[in-house]
Amino acid sequence: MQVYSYPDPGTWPALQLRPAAAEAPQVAARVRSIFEQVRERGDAALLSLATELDKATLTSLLVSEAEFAAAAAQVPAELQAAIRQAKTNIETFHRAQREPELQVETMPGVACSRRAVPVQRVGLYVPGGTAPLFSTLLMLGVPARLAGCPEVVVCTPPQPDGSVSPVILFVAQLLGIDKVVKAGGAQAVAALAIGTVAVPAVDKIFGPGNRYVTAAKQLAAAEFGVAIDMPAGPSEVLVIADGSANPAFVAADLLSQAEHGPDSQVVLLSDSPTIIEQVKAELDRQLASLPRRDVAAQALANSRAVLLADAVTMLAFSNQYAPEHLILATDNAETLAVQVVNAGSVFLGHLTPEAVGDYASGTNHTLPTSGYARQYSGVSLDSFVKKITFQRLSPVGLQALGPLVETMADAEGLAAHARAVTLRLEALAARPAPK
Ligand code: HSO
Ligand code: ZN
Repeated sequence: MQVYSYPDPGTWPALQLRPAAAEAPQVAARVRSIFEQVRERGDAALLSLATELDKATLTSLLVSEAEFAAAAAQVPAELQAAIRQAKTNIETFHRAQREPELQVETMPGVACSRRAVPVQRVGLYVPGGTAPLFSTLLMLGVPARLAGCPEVVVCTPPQPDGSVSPVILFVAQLLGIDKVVKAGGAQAVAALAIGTVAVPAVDKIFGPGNRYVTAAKQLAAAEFGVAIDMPAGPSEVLVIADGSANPAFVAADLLSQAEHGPDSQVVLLSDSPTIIEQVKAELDRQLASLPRRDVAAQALANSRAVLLADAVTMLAFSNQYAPEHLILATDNAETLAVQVVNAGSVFLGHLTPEAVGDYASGTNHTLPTSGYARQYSGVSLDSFVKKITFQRLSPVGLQALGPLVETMADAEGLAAHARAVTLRLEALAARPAPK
C-alpha cells in the first residue's frame, strides 16, 4: 500500500483513479463478442462459454428439481440459522421502504395519483467462481419478492463440476425462486438481455460482478433496451480513521474488501501518521493468515493510504472519490456522517465493520462503485418498482384546467392538443345543467 502525505488537492484525481478503468476498452471488446455469440447461438453459446470460462461441462443450463431438493441437507444448521436471521433483517429494512399510494388533488376536480408497480421480469446475477456469494441472492431476492416482481430469474456461474453452490440453492428456495440458470459473467447478462430458450429475456438486470459483468450490464442498457440497477463493479472501501481508530479493526476492514478480487480497491485516509503506520503493520500481519492472501495482496498493491490535515479534508477527499463503502472509524462518526454527500453505504464508529452490511444488518450490499455513488443509490425496494402516475378530471376539473391547456397548446402550435380539450369542453357545455 502506497502512502501519500498531504497531497495537493490538484493531485487527488490521480490518487482516486480506480484500477479497473485503465483496461476498460479491452473488456468492452470482449464483452461485445460474447453478446454476439449469445445472440447467434443462444443456449449453445452459454454451454460452450461455461466450458471455456468456468471449466464446467453442463448437461443442462437450468438447476434441476433434484439439485434443489438435495441442497438444504448440505448447508450446516448454523449457517441456515444465520441466513434466516439475515433474511429477516433485510426484509425488515426493505419492507419499511414501501410507500403508500400517493393521491393529490392539484386543483378542484383534478385528481393525480402515483402507484408503485413491480418490474415484471427481473434477472438477478449472483457472483460465483472462487467465492459463491449467496449473500448477494438475499440482497436482490428479498426486495424482488417484497416488490412483488412476478418473474425472477437467477443466473450464477457453475462450479467446475457443473453444480451450483448448495447455499445459493438453499437461499433461492427460501425466497421461492425456482429458476436458477448455470451461467456467469458477461454471457449470463447477455442471455438475460437477449433471451435464449433456457433464459427468458428480462426487463431489468441486477447484481454486482467483476468488470466483465459490469461492462455487460452497461452494454445491455445501452443497446438492448434493458434497465440495470447500476454499474456495480469491483468492490471498494474507503476508511476514514483518526487517532481514535483501532489499527487492527481498520486493517481487517481494508482486507475484507481486498479479498474480493485483485481489482478491488481499498483506500485509507487518516490525519494521524501513527495510525497509518500501525495499520500498515497490521495489514502485513493479518494478510499472512488469510486464505485469499494472494488476491488480497494484489488488491493492496493498487491501494493507497493518504495522510491528510484534518477531518474536513478527509471528508472532502472521500466525497470526491465517492466510495461504494465508507467506514468512519472515529469517535465522532455521527458528526462526520452528516457531511457525507457521495457514498454507497456508510458504516459508523469502531464497532460497525463493513462485513455486517455485506451480510446481515439489513441494508443492501449491491452498491454503486467506481465513483457512481455521485449519482446512483444502492439497490433498494425502489429498484424493483416503477412508479406509474394516474390522473382523472371531473367536469369541474376540465372546466378549470381545459382553457389553460388550450392556451398553452395554441402557444406551442399544437392544434390537435388544443382540440382534444376543446371538443370535451363543448360537449360539457351542451349537456343539460345538473339539477
Ligand atoms: N462487499 C461486497 C458484497 C459481499 N461481501 C458479499 C461479502 N459477500 C460488495 O459490496
Ligand atoms: Zn464484501
